[in-house]
Amino acid sequence: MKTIRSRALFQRANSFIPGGVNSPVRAFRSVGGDPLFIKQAKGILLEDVDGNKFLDYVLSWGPMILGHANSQVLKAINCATKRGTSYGAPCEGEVELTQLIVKTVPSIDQIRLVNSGTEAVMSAIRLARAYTKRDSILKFEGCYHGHADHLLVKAGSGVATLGIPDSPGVPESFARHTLTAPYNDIKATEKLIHKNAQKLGAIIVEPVAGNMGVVPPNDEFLEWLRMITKKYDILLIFDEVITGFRVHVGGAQALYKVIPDLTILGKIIGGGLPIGAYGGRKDIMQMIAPAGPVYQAGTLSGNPVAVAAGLETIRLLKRPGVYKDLEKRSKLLAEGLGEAAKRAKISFYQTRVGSMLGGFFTEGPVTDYAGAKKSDTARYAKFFHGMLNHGVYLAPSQFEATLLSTAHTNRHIQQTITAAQEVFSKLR
Ligand code: KE4
Repeated sequence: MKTIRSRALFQRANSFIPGGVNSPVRAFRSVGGDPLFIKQAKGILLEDVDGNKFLDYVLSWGPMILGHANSQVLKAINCATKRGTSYGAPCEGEVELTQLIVKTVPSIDQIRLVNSGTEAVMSAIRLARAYTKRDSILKFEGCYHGHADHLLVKAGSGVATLGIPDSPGVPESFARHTLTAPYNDIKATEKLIHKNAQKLGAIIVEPVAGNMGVVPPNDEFLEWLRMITKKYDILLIFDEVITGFRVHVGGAQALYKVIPDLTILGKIIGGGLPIGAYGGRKDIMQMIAPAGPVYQAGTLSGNPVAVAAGLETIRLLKRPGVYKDLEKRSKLLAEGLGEAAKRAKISFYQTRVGSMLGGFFTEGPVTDYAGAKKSDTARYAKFFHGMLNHGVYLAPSQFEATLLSTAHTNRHIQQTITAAQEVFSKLR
């Protein structure tokens, strides 16, 4: 595969941008090789600057659930930009989008739009601490909630991939307020809660973990979390930045019928433009300035172009049969990959929730971060590059998700399975 132009751009990028990328996981550090610079994307096709074409299963880490450059979303963006790109004042689109989200996501009575998932998590934690008057929070190992200081404590995703348990620069005093428990481990979590209940303000969880690879919740895990947090007046926060509008139109909370106190959203609700949001029970959200004393602000929050893209995306997702179709295609791909691995006698432990697929090069089962870390990441790196050479663009890290869009057709899926058969057979 020709990568001359990508390599030259990467070289230049390294002089201006740390590591040559604006987000660590893009640098291919955990799979080796240099990142490809993308020139354009349409549907599920990515084209890099050297003209190589790929079937995309990263989808910009989630937002592009309708595929790239969806014509109706582009139309909505173009109409919005013709009216200006940012006012720093309220606009109708913010009311439309927030009303639509309130109508669709069960836990959300009120919502505040911000510019990224990190910003949404940071704000929600501040709000939870103010509401409960307790400073400690509990998160789960391998879950990633953005890069706010107090959450970079045994985080998953990029940090896990880079093998940095705590990032330098995070004061010990911040990390001290963040407790961590193993995902899906009720016993360990219960023990931690009993010991710290008086100071624990919130528990934040990815209802389907997507940053240690895809790890679904065990049957009773979410329900138990809801019960125990109610018992101790701890706020339950679902980080649905990935799962929101992905695993169900109402998010994982609608799929598993467990309603948190606060929900974090991002990615899909911006249709590919910068966005984040946090929302939940009205009595909690009313504490946010200017309605209440908890300060949070943002120059570009509720940006008219981003909300136009998000609105059109959600409207298209709410059409009948969209999630049924996504489920069918995702199942087809998962079964095909499983078949291919089995035929090549490769240990490949698969997980899936809707159009969020995981595959670990280990016997499994994988139910938490310790289990995910047992997977053979060197073999994943080989698989990644093998698939890339067969025109399939997977996440450049074992600790991410394989995602489908409504633009993935059966033909694309068959092409992907055929590629996997060839790559698996050479992995031994
Ligand atoms: P952002 O600040 O990147 O918009 O969102 C942070 C975030 C919060 N919560 C969850 C569950 C997330 O998955 C994320 C970000 N996801 C990663 C990929 N898994 C973004 C990719 C990257 O860091 O470049």
